[in-house]
Amino acid sequence: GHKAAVLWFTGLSGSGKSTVANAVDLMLHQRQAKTYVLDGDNVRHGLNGDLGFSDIDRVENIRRIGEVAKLFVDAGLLVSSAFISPFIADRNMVREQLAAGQFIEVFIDTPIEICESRDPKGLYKKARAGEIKNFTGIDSVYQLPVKPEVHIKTAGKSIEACAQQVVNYLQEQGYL
Ligand code: GGZ
Repeated sequence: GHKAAVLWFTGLSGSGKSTVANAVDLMLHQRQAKTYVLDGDNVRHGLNGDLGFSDIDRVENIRRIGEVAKLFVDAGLLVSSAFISPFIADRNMVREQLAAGQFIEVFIDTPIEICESRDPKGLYKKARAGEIKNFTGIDSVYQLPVKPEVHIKTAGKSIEACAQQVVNYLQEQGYL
């Protein structure tokens, strides 16, 4: 058995949130945990397909994701949520909707230079050229986590090592 909670991954575009979240999900699944991953692929195209990247839309994006994550936590799952979630107030709002210990903030701390050098979708390039407005880290703010439960400095670390850091936290804190 395991406790239910949401692992709330936050970080820049290209920081590795989804990649690490999926690696964590696999490790948890291998331990027979009931899990689910929420990320842009399954949320921003469907439930939140009406939302863009203005501040107001990002707030609503995170509000809805928080509600969905809470439903999965109520169902007993370990949920991995991977969205930039740039605003402290919105991350805290989700935290406050959940019971103590059910919200685990995981800061995927990757320097913007590394994120920008990866640029898998060419979005940083477009943002620098002014073709995309309100791009996080360029002309839209990312508010650094103040006291994340897990702080992963990804530079020079493998995906597995980053994922293991999260699983270790869950083990040490008695979630697993
Ligand atoms: C940031 C953007 C933007 C803008 C499109 N700013 O690297 P990706 O492509 O796959 O991840 C980014 C994703 C961010 O969506 P989130 O739902 O995580 O954002 S938030 O939590 O702030 O609501 C990026 C892509 O969408 N993308 N335009 N302007 N990222």
